[in-house]
Amino acid sequence: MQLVRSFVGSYTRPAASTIGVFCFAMPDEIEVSFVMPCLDEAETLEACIRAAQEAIETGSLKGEVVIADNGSTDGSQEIATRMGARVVEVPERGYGSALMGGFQAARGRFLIMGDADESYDFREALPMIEALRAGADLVMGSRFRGRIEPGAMPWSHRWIGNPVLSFIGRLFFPSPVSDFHCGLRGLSRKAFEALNLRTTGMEFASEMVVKASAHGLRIAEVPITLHPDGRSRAPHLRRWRDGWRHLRFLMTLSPRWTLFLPGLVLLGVGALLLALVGLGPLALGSVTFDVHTMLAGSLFVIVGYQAVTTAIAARIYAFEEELGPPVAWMGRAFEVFTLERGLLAGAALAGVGAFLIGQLTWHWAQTGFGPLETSVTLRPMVLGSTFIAVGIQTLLMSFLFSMLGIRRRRSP
Ligand SMILES: Nc1nc2c(ncn2[C@@H]2O[C@H](COP(=O)(O)OP(=O)(O)O)[C@@H](O)[C@H]2O)c(=O)[nH]1
Ligand SMILES: [Mg+2]
Repeated sequence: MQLVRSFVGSYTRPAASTIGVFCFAMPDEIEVSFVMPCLDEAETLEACIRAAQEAIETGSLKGEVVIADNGSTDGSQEIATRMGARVVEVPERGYGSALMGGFQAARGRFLIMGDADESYDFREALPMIEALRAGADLVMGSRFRGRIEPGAMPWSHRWIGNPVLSFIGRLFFPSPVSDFHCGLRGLSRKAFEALNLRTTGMEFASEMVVKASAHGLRIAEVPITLHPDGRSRAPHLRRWRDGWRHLRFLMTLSPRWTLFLPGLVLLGVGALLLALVGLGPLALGSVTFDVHTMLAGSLFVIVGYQAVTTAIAARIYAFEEELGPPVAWMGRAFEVFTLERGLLAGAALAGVGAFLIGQLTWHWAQTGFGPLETSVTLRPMVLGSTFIAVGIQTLLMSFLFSMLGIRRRRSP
């Protein structure tokens, strides 16, 4: 494995070492690896490997076929070996794990991935290789811009699952990708290494696109054809489980859309309500808004602020874990918003709240702790509680941000 890595690494920097120069000059260097994830695909594997081999032949490629197997029990491995493909055993289960294992073991400068169930025609990878040679980092196949043969995709995937998830994906992570889940795609080894992919299941397909977009990689798209798969049993993909895994992944990687923007809207609406009825009741025609509206405004502000600050925590976490895109402003933000400043700001906000409630309590004491006139006295109570809640949230989040950032500051 280490050997493979240094071999490939040296390819991109041929002058870096004598070994590099040696590798660069090797006559049988592999340009393209066709990597197929495989779990019990004995019915179709042979045809897929043959198609990939035909692509290698037609394109006069220096290529190899790698079968990333997840412990098939139907003899897939023997079929692959007999066909001259290289079998890589990947112990960790799942579509993403299998592909990552296959990519790591592959020797090509370019990696083509595709299912082993005959739903894709590997000969259609040739234009992808052209695009990679022309400098693309990731080349996506698009079934929607190409062709979907009758019976190849259930209508719920055709009209709901894929378009909706692709739309959300493009909204969250702007990219020219029309088909987020296409299984036939190509990427350069350099891109694979830069993306630091992590997910083990079918959501791996989304992770690759999302991160490529976030890292600003060059993404190209090639129309392709989807054929009905050639096997007699049901697909591994489970509609609800895997659809949800994709959606969950998009949502967790985009705190901007799941937390930050909704939180900001809530915060804005809440602040507006507080401003409108904070000083006294507001009558619009026959409708009067009073302290109850103020309480709703307070709730919106608190929940909105929690969402916004949680989004920031998620962003820091993603940055620290290299799950999201690199962020240039993060380092500077840590310099400006230090733990001490956060604690001071939180204490100041909570202090304002304590002052308002303190004044009210003083007024109450003056009346001998008797009954208070609700519509007047509830206002400073609600406002004060809101300030205290927001202040305490600021204190707590300052600690959380700081904890999340510790690792980065330890290793600059
Ligand atoms: N190695 C491995 N391959 C898998 C796994 N799940 C799916 N695959 C392969 O991924 C490809 C796509 O799977 P499939 O069930 O056809 O899903 P669909 O085409 O998205 O409906 C096929 O080649 C499968 O053999 C897995 O857990 N491990
Ligand atoms: Mg399939």
